[in-house]
Amino acid sequence: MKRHLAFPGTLISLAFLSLLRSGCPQQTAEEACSVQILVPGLKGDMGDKGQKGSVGRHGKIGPIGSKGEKGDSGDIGPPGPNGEPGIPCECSQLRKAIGEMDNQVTQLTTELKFIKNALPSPAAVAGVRETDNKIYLLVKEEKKYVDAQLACHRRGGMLSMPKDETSNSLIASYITQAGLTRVFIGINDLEKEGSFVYSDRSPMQTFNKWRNGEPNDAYDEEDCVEMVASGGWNDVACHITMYFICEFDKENV
Ligand code: GN1
Ligand code: CA
Ligand code: CA
Repeated sequence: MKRHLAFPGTLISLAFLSLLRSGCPQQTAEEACSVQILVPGLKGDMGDKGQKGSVGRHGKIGPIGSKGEKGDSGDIGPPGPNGEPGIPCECSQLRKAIGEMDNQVTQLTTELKFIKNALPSPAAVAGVRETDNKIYLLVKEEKKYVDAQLACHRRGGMLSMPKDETSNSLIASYITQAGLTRVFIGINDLEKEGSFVYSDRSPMQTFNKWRNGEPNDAYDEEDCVEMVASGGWNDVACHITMYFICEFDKENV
C-alpha cells in the first residue's frame, strides 16, 4: 500500500515555532535568526508491509447447536451379589397339591363339556350333581313322563335311574335343595303291569325305595314313578306333568 506524507505544510510551521523557542529574540536577525523555509520533499517509496497484528478478541458465543446422536451402550456391569438361600422344597406336598389340581381340572373339563353340549337354557336348570361316573341334572320344565324322557334323550342322557342308596340319596337331596316336593324319575311298568323297569329297560333289582303302600297302581292307571323329597318312590299316572331329573354317563359327555 502507498504511504503519503500528511500535511507537508505543517512541517514549515513547526520549524518556525521551534526557532522561536530556541531564543531567537535575543540574537541578531543576521547571525542566528535566519528563517529556514522547509518545502515538502518528494514522495517517498512505499514502506515495507507491517507485521501481522496480534489475534483479536473472541467473538460472541453462537446459538446452541442441535442434539447429537445417541452414543454407544456402555460395557456390561459386573455381576450382582448372590441372593438369599431358597426355602427347601416341600416336594411331596407340592406333588400332592398338583395331583389334586389335576383332578379338579379333569372334573371341571368334563362338567364344562357337558354344560356346553347339554344345556339349551341355563336358566331352566338348577345346577348339576355328580358322582364318580354320573352327572345328574334337574330340569325345571313341567313335562309328562314320555316327554321328560325325550328331553333327557335330546341332552344325551335319560331319566334318572336310582339303582343304589348313593344315587338315590343324591337325587333326593337335589330335590330338597331345589325346594321341590317331587320329580319324575326313570322307572315305569308301561310294558307289563306290575313289572317295573328302569328307563334303560334294565329290570328292577332288589334295591328299591317304594313308600309304604306303593306301588298301588291307583285308579288302575299308575305306570310311571316319581321320587319325593325324602327319597321315597310312588307310582303315578304318566300323563301328569312335573319337573324331572336326567342322568348322564361321564364317559359319554
Ligand atoms: C296318593 O296323597 P299322595 O298324592 O301323596 C297315593 C298314591 C297315589 C297318589 C296319586 C298312600 O299319594 O299312591 O299315587 O295319591 N298314596 C296313597 O295322586 O294312597
Ligand atoms: Ca302300574
Ligand atoms: Ca301310587
